[in-house]
Amino acid sequence: MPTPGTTTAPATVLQVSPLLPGLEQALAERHHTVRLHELPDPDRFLRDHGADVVAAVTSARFGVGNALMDALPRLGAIVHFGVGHETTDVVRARARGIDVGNTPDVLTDCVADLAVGALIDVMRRMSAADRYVRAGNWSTAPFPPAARVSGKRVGVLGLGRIGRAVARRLEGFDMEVAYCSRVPVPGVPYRRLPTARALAEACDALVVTVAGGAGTEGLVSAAVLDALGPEGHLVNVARGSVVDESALVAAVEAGRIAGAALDVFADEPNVPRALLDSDRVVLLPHIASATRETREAMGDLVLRNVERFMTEGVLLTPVPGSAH
Ligand code: 8YV
Repeated sequence: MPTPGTTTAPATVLQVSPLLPGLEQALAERHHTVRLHELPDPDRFLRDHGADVVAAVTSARFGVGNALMDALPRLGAIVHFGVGHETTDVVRARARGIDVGNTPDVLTDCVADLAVGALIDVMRRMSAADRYVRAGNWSTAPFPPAARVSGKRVGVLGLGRIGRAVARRLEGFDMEVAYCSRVPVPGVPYRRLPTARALAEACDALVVTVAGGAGTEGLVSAAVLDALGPEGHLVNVARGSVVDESALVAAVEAGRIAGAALDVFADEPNVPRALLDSDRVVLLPHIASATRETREAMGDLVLRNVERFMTEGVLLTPVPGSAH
């Protein structure tokens, strides 16, 4: 409903980045939707029609930058496809009364499944063994023994929804789980260590599930990697920014850690040459939530958030600290 004295153009949903084809179609069918990234002159659209935009839909990867937020004076909601929202300044949005939503819970299981799969892969060297067979090396010599998984000590860095789902799965492998998070997590049977470094020191493997953003940038530093040690393995399904990637490259190259399984990188889709060349790392193209079922559920939750906002002015799954 237009406010008296303002534009009579339809309340617009702004799609900021590419999304699943089915989600794009549903948004276009249900709302007056404009795909900003497909416009020949996005700046002109923002000048002429920025005031018509009431909701923005984006991905965890792109978010809504400050300049874009500023160009949308009637913006009331930003909905992220994905659980991460570090690409949008939530504090700034809140100050403007803009709600920020994401798609939690629906992706937890698949991200945790992949984290555990990646842990087993890097410790048992399954991808490396696969390459070994394909290269015809099996007839020459047996593949060297790898590291045992069951019963080992694993540190989960960031015991949120995904971290807890990882920990639960690891219990099934008789693994001893410890964690590090800003505040103690009530009701979990795991030991809490005060720092990432102490956690790495106490564990055979470190699984990173902590949220990205300025607060966790470089948390897995050279010192943390050294604490993990030459028998230690790192798994990262969180954000590339959480790991000091140059320090990781140096540690892998020098054998100061045993290996790493990475689903996220500092500058996706660019992966440092040294990691591409290393047989001790498992490299995945940011696919932790990428199953057909989960992606569909994420798209559905985005739609339901937009629907709820357009009809009732609130989001279904606002991120903590968001306006409502
Ligand atoms: C998606 C993610 O790959 O949820 C997140 O934060 O990183 C992944 O699930 C991402 O949302 C796609 O942009």
